[in-house]
Amino acid sequence: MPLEIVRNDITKMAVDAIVNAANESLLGGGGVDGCIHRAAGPELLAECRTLGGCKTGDAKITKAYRLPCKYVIHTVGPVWKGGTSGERERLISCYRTSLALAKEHKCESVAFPLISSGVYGYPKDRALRVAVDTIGEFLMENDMTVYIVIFDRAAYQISNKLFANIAEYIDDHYVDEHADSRRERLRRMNRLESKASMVCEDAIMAAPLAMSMDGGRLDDLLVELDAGFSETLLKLIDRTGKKDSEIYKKANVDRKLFSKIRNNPDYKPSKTTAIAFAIALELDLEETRDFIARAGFALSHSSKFDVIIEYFIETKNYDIFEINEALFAFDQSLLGA
Ligand code: AR6
Repeated sequence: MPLEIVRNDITKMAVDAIVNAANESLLGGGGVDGCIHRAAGPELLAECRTLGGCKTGDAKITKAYRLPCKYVIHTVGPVWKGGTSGERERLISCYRTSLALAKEHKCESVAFPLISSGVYGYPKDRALRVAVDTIGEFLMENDMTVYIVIFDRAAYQISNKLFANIAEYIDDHYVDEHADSRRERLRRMNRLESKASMVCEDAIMAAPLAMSMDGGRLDDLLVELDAGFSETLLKLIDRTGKKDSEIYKKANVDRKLFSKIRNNPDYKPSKTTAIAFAIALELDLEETRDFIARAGFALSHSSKFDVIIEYFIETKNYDIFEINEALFAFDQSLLGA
C-alpha cells in the first residue's frame, strides 16, 4: 500500500528512512526527536553536530546508527501561531523536502511522524490533513511506500465535522447483531416489499429475454456476467479514458500488484483492494456492489467498515487517502494493497 497509516513507535519501523520532527539546532530535544536520539545512540548527535542546523521547512539526512532503518531525515516543522504565519506552507515544505531527500537516496519506504503536532502545537487534524495530502500528491508521481506513524491514540484526530458526520451515518445505518432498531426493521420491510414487486417485474421481463436466447444474445450476456474482477477492472479503466497508472495510484495500489491483477484474469483481490479500485473508478453504490461481487464480496450494514465505505460513496467523496484517515479513526482496515 503506497500510503499507510499505522500505530507504532517510529523508532521500531524497519523502513529505509524515518523522519524526525527536529528543531533548527538539530541537536536533539523532547518528543519524537528525543526517542529517535535515544534509540539511535550518541553517534547520531555527533553527526548532527556537523550539519550546521536546519531551517524550518527544510530537511537534512544522516545515517541511522542503532535504529533498524538506514537513514534518519531530520526536518523542522513550523511552530503553530494561529495559522496565519505561513505554517501550512512550511509544513507542506517539510514533507516535500523530506520525500525529495528520500528519493535522492533511493529509499523505497519512509516513515513520518505527524510533524509539528506535538510540542509545536499544530492542530492535529490539520497536521494530519497536510501530511496525507502532501504525501498523496507525491505518490501520484513517485513509487514509494510511505507510512504515517501515529504514536498514541490521542495523537490522532480527523476533523471533528467529518468524524461527527460519519458517526451519525454509522448510527443510522449500522446494524449490529444485537441492535434491531425500529428504523432498521422498517427499512427491511421496505426492502422485502420492493423485492416482492421486483419478482413480478422479473416475470414480465423474462419473456423478451427468453426470446433473445435464440438470437444468440444470451451468450453475450453470460460473457458479461461472467467477466471476472480483473477483466471488469480493465474495462472500467478504459471507460474512464484515464491511464492505468492514474487509477491504481488513486486506488493506493502499487504498480507490482496492479500488473499482477492485469496479467491474471483469475486474480482474486482482497476486499480492501477491490473497494479501493471501486473508489478510484468513482463508481456509484450499485456499480460498486456489482464490481466487488465479481471478486466475491458484498457490502453489508452489519459491517462498520462497509457502512463507512457506503458513506463516502453516497457523499461522492472519492479521495482514498481521506477515506483511509476516517477508516483509521474508526479502527478499520485501510483501502489499497
Ligand atoms: N513515534 C512516533 N510518533 C511519536 C513518537 C514516537 N516515538 N513520539 C512522539 N510522537 P513532537 P513537534 C508524536 O513534539 O511538534 C522536539 O523537542 C507525537 O505524538 O515530537 O514537531 C524537537 O526537538 C506528535 O504527534 O514534534 C522540537 O523542539 C508528533 O510525534 C519540537 O519537539 C510530533 O510531536 C518539535 O515539535
